[in-house]
Amino acid sequence: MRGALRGLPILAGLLMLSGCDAVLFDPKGPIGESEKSLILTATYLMLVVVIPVIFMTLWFAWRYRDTKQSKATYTPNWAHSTKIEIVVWGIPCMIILALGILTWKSTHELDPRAEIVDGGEPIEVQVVSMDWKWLFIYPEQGIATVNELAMPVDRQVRFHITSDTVMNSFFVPQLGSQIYAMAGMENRLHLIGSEVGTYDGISASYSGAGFADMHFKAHVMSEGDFDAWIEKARGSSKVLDDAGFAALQEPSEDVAPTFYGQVKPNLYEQIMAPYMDGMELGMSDDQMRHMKKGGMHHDSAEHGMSDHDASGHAESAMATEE
Ligand SMILES: [Cu+2]
Repeated sequence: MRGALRGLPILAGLLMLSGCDAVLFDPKGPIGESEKSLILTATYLMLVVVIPVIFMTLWFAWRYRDTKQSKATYTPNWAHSTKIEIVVWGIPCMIILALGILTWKSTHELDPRAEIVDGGEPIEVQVVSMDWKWLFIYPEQGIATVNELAMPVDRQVRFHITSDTVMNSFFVPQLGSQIYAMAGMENRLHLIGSEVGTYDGISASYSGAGFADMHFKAHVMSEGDFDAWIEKARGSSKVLDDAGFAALQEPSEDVAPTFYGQVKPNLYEQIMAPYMDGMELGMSDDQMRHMKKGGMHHDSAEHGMSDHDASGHAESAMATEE
């Protein structure tokens, strides 16, 4: 038994040294940096309670132990101390207040919908989570890719995020905030990459069999390289029209990066349409019938508005009208 336990500290040490290269603590953009500092500040604030408690536990056990030479005061009838009450309630209350203010402020500052000040003119990227790959549509450039994302350095990207299947979660840890992709509604996220490089993008919400390989590379590149990347995509003979999209909808796993030189206009809106009400989209019944696919309908009664902010639906309806 002793022999088995002796290995434990070594094992713990190895675990700490290996494995996770803590990407959250190596951010490459301003949003990621703010989030890192928030995590650290909150941790330090909580340690203000934790560290003294650990120390006092050991100190009290030592000082008040039962021994003949003990110099500690013996007070068997002790019942109340206002001083202690003030300390044990006061300090945690102050810390909770500080954490509350900090969280409130930073939650609003890091609102994924808010444009990043000094982020430059945003580039629009439409993100669709599928079984089991990520589709990125660049509507302004008229191209699309699967499992590869590119963005110019120091320029904000406005992601419009939805799902063509179950709920998923879009996350490039080194750039910042993760956000959910949900069918029939749109989430927005603004991110900046401030250092040229390639970062891992992952799917952070389990979505079935092909989930483990549902990742992509996010390339942050110079404006020139980005233009070249767009040209490279335009050079692809693949076309993402209705037939191309139907083929992509077939579940597939571990999909290699793919480029589409042409994309059907408004494909993204068309992907969301089957999950939504025709009225919300401002389309005629005939257009809706045309777009609707087998039996899927999305309305608030089906999934409880408490699941998520109701405004998500209104926003997505507005976004499609733009
Ligand atoms: Cu919903």
